[in-house]
Amino acid sequence: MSGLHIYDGPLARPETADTKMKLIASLTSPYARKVRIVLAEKKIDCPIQVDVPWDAASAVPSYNPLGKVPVLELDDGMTLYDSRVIVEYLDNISPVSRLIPEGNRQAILTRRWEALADGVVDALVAIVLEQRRPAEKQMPEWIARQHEKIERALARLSADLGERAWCHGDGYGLADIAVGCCLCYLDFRLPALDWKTLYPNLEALRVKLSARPSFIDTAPPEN
Ligand SMILES: N[C@@H](CCC(=O)N[C@@H](CS)C(=O)NCC(=O)O)C(=O)O
Repeated sequence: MSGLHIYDGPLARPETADTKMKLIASLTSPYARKVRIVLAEKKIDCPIQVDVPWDAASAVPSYNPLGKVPVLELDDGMTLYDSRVIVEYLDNISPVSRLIPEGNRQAILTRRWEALADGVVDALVAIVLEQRRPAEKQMPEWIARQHEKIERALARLSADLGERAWCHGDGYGLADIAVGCCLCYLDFRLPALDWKTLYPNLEALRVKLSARPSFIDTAPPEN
């Protein structure tokens, strides 16, 4: 995997501070995938400590009080969360392939794409978790509310993309990475939702992004 390798040491937090940066992530998290793609695009070598936050033995709460992945542990033991904070940090530590444009307005418009794409993922995760509960305890109106968020957001993403090649500006950047992770996660978790017919421009973007090595190398394992 380009610039990425899996840490296979113990899950518990080491007693001594690590001398290298480390990403704590699960291999199916779309938020973690966004960070892993940023690492790959920027050619930053960073081991991944795979940890599933839902497991009873998970060490994630010792890195992030919210118990969520991704977390980036820095050389000095400082931990960064969440994915939006981590990607901004990573984009600033290396000049290779700048993913967030210069200038307040351009940067904020990129972050706006990211917020909407991450928001779709939030709604999708809420549906998946609700559907894992016993059928009699599930709240159909809660699931419907999340679906409405996803449908409105996809319409907005598609309208904002229009016929352009990339989400923001003239080139590939964080907006595309966030939207790509969101669309791939929709495919992964909610394949029955037929957004591709409704929004062929989003599907064309997903196909183009999925061919990039950074997306190929971070695809979630089949499960
Ligand atoms: N806003 C956070 C969301 C992170 C998140 O929800 N991660 C999920 C994995 S996909 C998680 O760790 N969930 C565990 C939990 O909610 O307890 C980010 O962008 O990093």
